[in-house]
Amino acid sequence: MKTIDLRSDTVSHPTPTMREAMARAEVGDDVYHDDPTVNQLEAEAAAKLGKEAAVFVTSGTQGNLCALLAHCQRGDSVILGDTAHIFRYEQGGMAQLGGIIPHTVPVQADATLRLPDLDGAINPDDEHKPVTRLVALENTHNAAGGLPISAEYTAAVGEFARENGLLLHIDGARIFNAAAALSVDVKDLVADANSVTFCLSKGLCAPVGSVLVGEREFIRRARRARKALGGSLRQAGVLAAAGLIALREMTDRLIEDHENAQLLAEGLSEAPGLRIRSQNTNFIFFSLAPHVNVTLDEFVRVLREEYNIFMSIYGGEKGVIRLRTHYWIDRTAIAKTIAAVSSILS
Ligand code: TLP
Repeated sequence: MKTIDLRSDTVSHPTPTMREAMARAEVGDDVYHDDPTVNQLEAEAAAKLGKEAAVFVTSGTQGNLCALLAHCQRGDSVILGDTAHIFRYEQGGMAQLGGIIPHTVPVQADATLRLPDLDGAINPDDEHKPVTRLVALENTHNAAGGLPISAEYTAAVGEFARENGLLLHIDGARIFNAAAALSVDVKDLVADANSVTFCLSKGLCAPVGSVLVGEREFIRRARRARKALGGSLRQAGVLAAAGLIALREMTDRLIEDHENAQLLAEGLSEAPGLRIRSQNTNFIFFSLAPHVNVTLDEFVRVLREEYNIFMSIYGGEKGVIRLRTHYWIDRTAIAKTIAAVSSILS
């Protein structure tokens, strides 16, 4: 039986076209800037996001950390959301490895950070305080349930940052989902950012890799950080070849994943005792009503063992299950999932 893996979009496998391109990829030593496929990916990624330059990194976590290490000095402070992926799920790498101090502000229900909160988080020029260097946004916002944030809001934060002498970084692991959901060019979503990390894996299906984009001089420093983190690869063209397909062919189809998530949420909401908490882009969060006589653990176990359907219990909030649609979740998988869940809960 085919597995239906809804735990995350990170579980998506490379497409047959990607595997073929990987097998044929021209390669060189990327530490010498000699890998033509990596060079091509970096050039196309920078152009697509409207930035000067790019660097291929192994993961979203590494891209965000390289960005913060390249923008900040030890002892600097970064303002970010209290549920930001960088703050919650990247092991505090900025503090652990970079001596950078996170200053969190509350993430609002619409996934934004309030400008007055950002303002209040800027340290005065006072020798007791760390120097505030940067604001980080996340789009789409993982903990806020995959909500996209608009180009207008991002521009307002960009203007605020410039007025206050701060830099703006976007954790855009799923920035192409945001662009698809808002029907805007991704360039407009990141125009005001000094740097953006986006993932080629996740919804875009490449097996490995993310890209960090920004100004040329910033990318030079980020490459140095990547080396120190052990992330400089040699014949990385085999990975970049899949990344090129992700960038060229997989961004425009993300809207299908969003439509499938909506269909799945609609179908699941009919199951007795199942409550959809939110559905945005390719994310669904749901919980089970207290009267349902199956525990969350049991529900997930039965789906896995009896139906080969994988779901994960969300760590960020008690009693919540998180689903993500992606390329390998088609309409048949959606119908099978709805049928399995209704039969367990009926
Ligand atoms: N998120 C993963 C887990 O780490 C939670 C997931 O399954 O969603 N930024 C955002 C917004 C992310 O959601 C993730 C991955 C990352 C950065 C880190 O990317 P990777 O896993 O490539 O280091």
